[in-house]
Amino acid sequence: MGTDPFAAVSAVDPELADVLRREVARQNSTIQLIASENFTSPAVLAAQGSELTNKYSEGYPGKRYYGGNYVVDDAEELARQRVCALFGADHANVQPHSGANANMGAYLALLEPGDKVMGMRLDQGGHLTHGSPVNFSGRIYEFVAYGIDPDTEILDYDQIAEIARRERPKAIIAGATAYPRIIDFPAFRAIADEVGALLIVDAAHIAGLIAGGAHPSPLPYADVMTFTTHKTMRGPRGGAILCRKEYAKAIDKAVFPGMQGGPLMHVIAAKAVCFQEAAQPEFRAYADGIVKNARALAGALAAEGFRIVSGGTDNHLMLVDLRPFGVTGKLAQEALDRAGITLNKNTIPNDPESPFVTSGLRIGTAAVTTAGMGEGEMAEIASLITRVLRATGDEQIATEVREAANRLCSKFVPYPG
Ligand code: DSN
Repeated sequence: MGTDPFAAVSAVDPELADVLRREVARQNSTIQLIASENFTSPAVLAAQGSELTNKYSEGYPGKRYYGGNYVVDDAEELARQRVCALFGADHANVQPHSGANANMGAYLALLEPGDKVMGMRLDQGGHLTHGSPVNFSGRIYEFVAYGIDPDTEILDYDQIAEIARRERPKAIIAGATAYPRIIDFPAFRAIADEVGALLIVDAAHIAGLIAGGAHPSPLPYADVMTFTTHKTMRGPRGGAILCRKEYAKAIDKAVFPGMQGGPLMHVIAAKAVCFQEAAQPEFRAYADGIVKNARALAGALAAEGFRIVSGGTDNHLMLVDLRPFGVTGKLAQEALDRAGITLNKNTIPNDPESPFVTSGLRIGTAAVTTAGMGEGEMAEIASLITRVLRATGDEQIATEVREAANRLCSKFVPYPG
């Protein structure tokens, strides 16, 4: 038995310490397939849990509003320099608290309220901050949506160009939360150039794949790229913005004082660690492994009779159409949760069900790849998912699959001890 990592919490708050232990046990013993999650490293966890949380640092390195920042300045400088080197960017802002904040910073820097912007339809894979009417983006800016080709289920670049010519947006947002294919950034750039629009790429999901060379980089094409550090990047929960040098001042001003106060210096320190990890050769093998595992899992699920949206995947995730099995996404998510398999329901293109019910599942392989699983384990996971979804109400099968999931995870424990 190792030392109890939660001993200090236990001493003052046994009830909360129990929650922490139970959540680590859940992550260690059930299969994690949520496409936006990962298992961050002990080094990232240690930096994020450090005393840097105590420091107030409004401003930027060398230009802060409070004293005593001469140490934490170095953490932010390391994070900025490392992420610029990793992606080949001119400038980085590592202060956004999340991906949504990173997008807000980009919009605030480049747009005026009421400006027209094009973003991907939420029900076809976009994000709330790409113009949803219930989000600040849809309330402040005039969003026009583009989507996928209904037959191929792949982004329809001709349709995107046509909409851009008609609407003349000030900016186009490329990027998605549930799109399994390579995004053609040169095509987006050509469309943006033709209509004189800015190109903002939201690479939240694929940033780790880009850093690891498993997805083409948007950076030669995008004016601004936003991303999160906790998905395929495998770092702490947070956001970041990269941009061309002509936008550096506007981006920094938009993040602080435009939309955030004190940066989370402990998270920025952990981002620095994450960028250091992502610059290692092993991270390239990791990114490649994520994509190989996603292909293997999609192939195995297709062989079991599921329809995979767009016919497969090029990245870390797949969308599974459950209609051949006669179950909804909601029912499938709940049944799989009981069977020790964690994933999320998701709309599929032209979904007849509501977003609370859905006809699909989104499945990602970033976390299981971190845990060390490979293509053989993907076949096993596909077969466990199928057993559950062929008999969603059968508690005996749920129990058996849960035991099988526990056994599989016991060979790939992300947080031993
Ligand atoms: N919630 C994130 C995801 O799951 O993709 C997007 O913000």
